[in-house]
Order: sequence, then structure tokens, then C-alpha cells
Amino acid sequence: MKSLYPTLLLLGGLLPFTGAAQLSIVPESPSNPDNVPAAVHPVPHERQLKWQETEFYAFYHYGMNTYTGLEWGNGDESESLFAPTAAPNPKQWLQAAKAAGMRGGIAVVKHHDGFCLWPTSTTSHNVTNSGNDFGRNTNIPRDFAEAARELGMKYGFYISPWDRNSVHYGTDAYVKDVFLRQCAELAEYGSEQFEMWFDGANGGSGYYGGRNTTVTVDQSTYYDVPNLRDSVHKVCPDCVLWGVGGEARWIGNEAGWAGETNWSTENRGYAPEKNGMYGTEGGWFWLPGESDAKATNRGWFYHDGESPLTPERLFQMYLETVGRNATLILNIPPNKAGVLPDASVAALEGMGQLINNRLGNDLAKSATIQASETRTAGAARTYVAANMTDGDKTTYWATNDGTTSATITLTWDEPQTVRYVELMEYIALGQRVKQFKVETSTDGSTWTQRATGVTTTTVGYKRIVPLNSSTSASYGNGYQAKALRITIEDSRACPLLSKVAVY
Ligand code: FUL
Repeated sequence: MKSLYPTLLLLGGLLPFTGAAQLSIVPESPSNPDNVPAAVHPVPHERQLKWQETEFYAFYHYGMNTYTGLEWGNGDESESLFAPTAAPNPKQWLQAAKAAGMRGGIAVVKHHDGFCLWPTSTTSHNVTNSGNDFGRNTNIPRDFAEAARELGMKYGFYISPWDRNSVHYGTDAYVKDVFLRQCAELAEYGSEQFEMWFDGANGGSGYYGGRNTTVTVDQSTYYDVPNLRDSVHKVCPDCVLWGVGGEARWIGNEAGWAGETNWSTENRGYAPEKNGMYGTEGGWFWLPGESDAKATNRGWFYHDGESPLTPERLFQMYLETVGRNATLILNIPPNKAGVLPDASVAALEGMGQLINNRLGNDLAKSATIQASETRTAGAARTYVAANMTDGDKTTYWATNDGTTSATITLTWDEPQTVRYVELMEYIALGQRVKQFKVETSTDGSTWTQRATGVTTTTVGYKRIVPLNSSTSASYGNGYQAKALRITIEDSRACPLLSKVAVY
């Protein structure tokens, strides 16, 4: 019988396939020529890793509500009300997102009112019956995917499981003949999709094809999620099914913040409103957090008179989500002409400039970096401290097994002005760090702890720590430092860091 140990490692994708090991029928000793640390389970699926790397992307709520002024349409709206005053322009939406530093976007293509923004075969409640030619020619999945490809951005779609228009809602026929088929149609708009967004709001009152009633469903069983996942993944292998799909979790608020302690692991039956922000240490499965937030001061959909939040506020959201091991999906609603208003475009550009100015010049690259301990190198892999500043996400620094605390010290020839420290764990082998601290020194021997007002516990995929402890107050003058020291004080197993950056 094969021993379990190498099997687990192979499952984690850590070791190259070796014919000899596979054919062996006698117990074998673990073969680990690269001295790769054992994974701390659970670990992310490859598609969750790719998804996490998207970090920051846009959300576009556009559809029937744009024209009725509602946030939740009842489902009885006449298709003719969808009447864009110009051809909707997803390329303009995505260009504005790119200027903010976003790597992709998700377009709502069916909200709770059930109106579909593509010519679907599953219902007549769709663009082909809309009020004018701009409406009838609208196909958001097609145009959004095409624009994203052109701009080198990732893309995905929001399709509401809850459908207040469908006469079948609440029966199996809805799931089989409407919802799953709609998802399958959407999957065909591009195999590179990175996320499908399945909202948790479901069941309740609605038009339901004239039944005008209240329908209650059990979302944990009703939508046939295993089948949904299989069908989508067959066509879109990298598509993370958010929310109801069970591959990424709601961060538990719509205010653009994640917990300073934020685990990417969860247990079954967790309560998003309670621990969505924080995750659960030692949880059973990998369920990373995504924070959905509005970049404007009104609803998810466009409303006359709305205005965008300031670039400073948006930058704060970035720090409190992307900088706390979550992804940020920032909503900017297109208007009745199917474009983002100028003021929103300007706010996004301002946000992009702040991110670039404040987090664009990595001082760690010009520092000498040392660690208190370095894991013994393997045949084809080292674990040296310089792996954290080489710009290569596949290399990482590690200690030997059994070591769960260590220091990393960066020193410069000349004093630097420092404001933020960014850390990234090599999460392919699990989330580990539980406690750390950051200090600066003007001479390399006397140390002052910084970020004392920040809970410096988890790191995860990415953690950005403001050294003055403030995500909201002004940028500040920073601290003069000839050296900066990060001390990992506790970790679930030997720590593995793929990046240290200092700004
Ligand atoms: C919520 C929905 O009910 C809102 O209308 C919006 O789509 C938001 C992003 O998710 O749960």
C-alpha cells in the first residue's frame, strides 16, 4: 500500500510526478528533494489562487432598475422600460476601472427582477423585447467579455439566483430550465471567466409570472450547487462561484472593510454577518473573503443626483480590504446612457493615482534583507530572505519545520521615509501567520514598534500595514528609518512569506 504522506503532497501539487513512486507497492519513505514545507490544510484550489490574485475589480449594477429608479425590481416591469439613451458601452466601464488599478470587473446581467441583459432562450423577459433599438441590440455578456479581453482584464457575471419574474421560481423547473440554463448560456460567453456572482438574497415576495405571491426556498439545497459548479467549471475552469456557489465568501458587510484578523478558512454553517469579516482559524475549507462596496453615495444601481465617494475614502477601502487579505469588488453604476458618469470616472482615476503614489515605489527592493533563520535549501529550491524581494510570486522565504517565530530585517545605506509595510504569504501551502509586529530604527540598534494601533495577527494572501496605524487620517509624514524589522511572533507552522514590500 502506498504511504499517505507523499499522496497528500502530490494532491497539493508540491512534488513532480515520479513514475517510480507511483508504481511502488511497498511502503516508501517520503521523497522531498526540494525540502518543500508540508502544507497546512486546507489549501486553496488553483482557481481560488488565481482569483485571489485579481485583488481589486469593479462591479457594475446596470439593468431594468437603471430605468425604473428601483434597487429591487418586483419582476413585473414591462420589458419596454429598458430603453438606453445610447448604446451601453462596457469598454468605457472597464477603462475607468483600469485607471483605478483594477484588474477586472463583474457585470450584473440579471438582477432579482429577472430581466436578462442578453438574448437568452430561457425567458422572454430579456433585452430582445426592450423599448428601443439600443435596448434590443444590447448584449452585456458579449460586449463586456470582448472589452475585457481587449483591455487585458478579467471578467465575470452576476446572475441573481432569486428571480421575481419567473413563474417557475420556487419549483425544480426554475432551477433546471431557467437558472442552470442561464448560467450555462453565460459560461459560453468566455471560458476565461474568473468569477460568477450568486447573491444570497432569495425568496420573498414578487410578481412570479402573475402569481404575485411569496416564495420561500432553502438556498443551501434549492439551487443544486454541486451540479451548478460542475457545469460551470467544465466550460470555465478558473471561474470561482461566489456566495451561493460556495467558493468565496461574503465579507459580511457592504461598507468596504475586512477584519484586521482575517482567515481564508471557514467551517460549514458559519454566519457571514458575524464572522465573514474574520474567517475562522483552523476552518474546514478554503473560503476566502470578498468585500463588495459602493463607490457612490446612493444605491447599487444608478440614481439621478448621486455622486462618487472621494478618492481618499476609496483608498481607505482599498487598505481595509485588499490590505487585509480580502478582495475588493467596487461598485460603479452606469447611467441611463449606459456609461459611467464623468464624476465617477474622475474619482476612480484619483483613487488609482493615490494607490500608485502611495504604494507604487517599493523601498524593500533597494534594501539588504536578512532573516533570523533560513530553511535548509533543497535540490532545486532555496528559502532565502531575498526570495521576498525578487518579484517572483513562486519563490518564498521559510524557516525550518518547528520554527514558528523569526525576524526579517531590512537595512538601507541611507535613511528612508517609510509609511506602509506589505506582506504576502505563500498561501498555496496554507495560511499560517498568527501574530507579528513591525519596528523601525534610525541606527539599526534601537527599535521602535510601529502600527501599535493595528491588530497585527493574520497576513494571508496580502496584508498592508499603515505604520502610523491609520487607514483614514491623512497620509502623514512617515517615519525615518535606516532599518525596518518584522517579527513573526506566532504561526500555525513554519512561516512562508513570498513578499515583503515597504513604501
Ligand atoms: C445584495 C443585493 O440584494 C443587492 O441588490 C446588490 O446586488 C448587492 C451587491 O447584493 O445582496
